[in-house]
This record gives sequence, C-alpha cells and structure tokens, in this order.
Amino acid sequence: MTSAPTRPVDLYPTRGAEEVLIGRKDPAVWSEPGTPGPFWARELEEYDRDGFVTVDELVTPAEVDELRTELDRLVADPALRTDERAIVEPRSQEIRSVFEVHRISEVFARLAADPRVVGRARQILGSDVYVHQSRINVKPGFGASGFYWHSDFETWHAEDGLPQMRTVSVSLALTPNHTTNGSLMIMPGSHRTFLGCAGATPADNYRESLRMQDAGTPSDAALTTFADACGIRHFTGPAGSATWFDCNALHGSGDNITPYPRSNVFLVFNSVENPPELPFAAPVRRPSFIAARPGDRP
Ligand code: 6CS
Ligand code: FE
Repeated sequence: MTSAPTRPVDLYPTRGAEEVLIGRKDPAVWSEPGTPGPFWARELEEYDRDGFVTVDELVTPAEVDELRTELDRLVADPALRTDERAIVEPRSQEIRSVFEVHRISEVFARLAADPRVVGRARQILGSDVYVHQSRINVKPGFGASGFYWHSDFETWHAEDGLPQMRTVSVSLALTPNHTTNGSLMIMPGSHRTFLGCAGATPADNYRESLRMQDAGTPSDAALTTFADACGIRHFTGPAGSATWFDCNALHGSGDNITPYPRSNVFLVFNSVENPPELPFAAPVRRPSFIAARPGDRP
C-alpha cells in the first residue's frame, strides 16, 4: 500500500488562532564567510546583523533612465490595465504595482540576470537562485497608498509554501526615495524572530492582499514590541540606490501624498534549495505570476 506523501515539518506555524513569536531557525547569510561575490564581507556582516544592507549605486544613472522609461512604458500600456498582473490603487485607480516584470519586460529580465544583482543574491543565499517574484511598485504622488507592516516570508510561507527563510528581496529605487514620499521602513534585527500571525487565510486572498494586506498583519501590540526592541530605519536615497533585505524583516511604507513618485522595482530571489511546498496556511497556491516555481521558464 503506498503511503501518503509526508508533509514537511512546519518550522514557522502562522495564521492560527493566536499570534506566536518563534526564534529564527535559519541563517540570514547562507554562504560561507569569504565566499567571493559583489558584496564586501563588511556588507554581509551588516546584512546578517540588521536583516538589510544598502548599496549606494547598484546601477548607473543611464541604466536608471532605461529602467524608468520601461516602467513608464508598462504603466502607460492600456493592455496591462486589464492584465491580472497589474494592481491598481484603491483611490486613484492608477497602477499601483505590476507583477512578473522580469517576464513581461526584456529590460527587467536583464536586470534580474545582471551579475551585480543575481551575484549578490547567490552570495546571501549560498546557492543558485531563481526569481520567486518581481514587481514594480509605482507609488505615484498625490495619494498613493502605502504597504502596512509585514514580513514577506510570513506570506510566502503561509500562501506560497516556502519552507525556510532562504529568500532575499532587493528594492531598487527608480525615482528619488525621500522620507516624505512613502519610502521603505524596516525594523533592524526583526528578521531574527518570526511572528506567526493570527487569523486564517481567506480563499483567493491575493486578490485583496496585494492592494491592502489583512491576513498576515501583525497586531498593534506585536508591532510595538518589535519597534521598541529594534527601532525603525527609513530608507531614502537617489534613483539607482538599492536596499537588500531579508525575507523575514518587518517592513512597510507610508502613503505618498507628495507630487513626487516613489517608484521602485523589487526582485525576490529564492534559493533553489528552498523550493515551494504546498502552502503552510492557505487553501490553495497563489498564481505563478506572484509565486514562481523553480522549474518555470526564466
Ligand atoms: O504578498 C506578497 O507577496 C507581496 N506583498 C507585500 C506587501 N510585500 C511582498 C509582496 O510583494
Ligand atoms: Fe513586502
């Protein structure tokens, strides 16, 4: 008699009845010290300690111009507005995010494959990598809404089935990121504790969560505990600067009511040693434009 496939141990239970704090069971930097790559050893130490590290000029101003022109082209493409990979702002109905840009656009595909980018991801994750998710967050001015505090890994574990914390995001600024126009905020050191959130995942949750996240949102009490213990760092910088941050770092960003867009491209790299299982806390997988599978076409 064939036995049923065994479910992997859930190292990070979440979306049960109560919130729960769990110590991280995975390293933040998976490569051996001294592993060659674009990051300096000092940068990897900072990433390990804080859960993030900034790179002042990941790409040149000329490359930023090309990326920004491509972002503007995508946002202006009428066909994309009806594509489920485009998420619109609740108020203005302007485009808020476009997912899977590394597949839609040659320009963003080249960025994802650039050694300055993928080489850093490999160095952090200590293995070959693939793009789990890519997106442009346009955050136009005049009222674009922010992203409430969350851990990406909590969602990618619960809804996409990523078993371990072996995933890294890079947020590359395509417009100047100021304190005033909704730039990224991260709690340094928060990546070392997993916050299992309370509340089950609704069916088809992604249809709402990419606009305004609910399931997987920490309580006020938990956020206060983390903020008191870790503090909050605000990421500002010119177009071309980038923030690499761990999948479990608590982060968020405010609304943008200034006239100045805060447009970033986010690339999420997962280790090929960390392939998605079935979701750990959701009825079904999310679509592959949000959570790619390692074997998917590049
Ligand atoms: O659900 C997700 O995968 C997306 N949601 C947020 C708020 N950040 C990560 C990712 O883009
Ligand atoms: Fe996020």
